[in-house]
Amino acid sequence: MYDVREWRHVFKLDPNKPIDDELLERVCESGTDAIVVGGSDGVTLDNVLDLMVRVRRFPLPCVLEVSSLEIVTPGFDLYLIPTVLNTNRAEWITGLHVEAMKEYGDLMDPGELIVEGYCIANPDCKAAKLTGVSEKPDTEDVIAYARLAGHLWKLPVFYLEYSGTYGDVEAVQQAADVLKGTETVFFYGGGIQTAQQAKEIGQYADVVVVGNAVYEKPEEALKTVAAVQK
Ligand code: 1GP
Repeated sequence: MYDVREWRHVFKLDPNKPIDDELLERVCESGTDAIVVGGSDGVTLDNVLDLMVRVRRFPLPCVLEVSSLEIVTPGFDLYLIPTVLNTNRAEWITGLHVEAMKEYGDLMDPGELIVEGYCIANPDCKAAKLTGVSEKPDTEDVIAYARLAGHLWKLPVFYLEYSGTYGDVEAVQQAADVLKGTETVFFYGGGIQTAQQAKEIGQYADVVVVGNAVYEKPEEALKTVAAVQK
């Protein structure tokens, strides 16, 4: 079984964005620890399955981040299940999850499911709009959400999400300090475009997530792997 506690780097690929075979091969053979299939916009069962089949040709974990019930499908190695800690819309905290339990509860393998406690720190990103996060958490808030995830709820993953913008390094560092000594794995995602940025964040986050850069600056994106691997 794959263990997120051993990861340092993942590429998050958006099923709604085209990627040619050559780049996909380079991404999958880059030495990254896993491919996460996920996005907020235009994600359908068809494009999820299409990307899954293409990633499956390579020997690394292929993971689905479940952003809606429509895209739930067997065939992935793991399923990351976001719960948004800093929204006040209950459907994004437990509502959709309860629906999923009703629909798929009997079919699920709990060993393949990993809950991610999301703190969405960029209110302009699509995930924030979708889930109703309108305020940017300040450093004190981020620390509190990290504590909530790591100390109180003891979630497997705390995900600090700056999607599309490079994060506040001070907040990242403080969240990492809070999570030290807990079982909660600290994922950071957002705006990593260069090896230098990956290295900076990788000093603090357990797992560095690189998304958009794959499509926008592929050569730089590929260099982020070596920048954070042990
Ligand atoms: C998005 O955290 C990921 O969910 C990665 O963010 O696309 O900005 O790299 P970027």
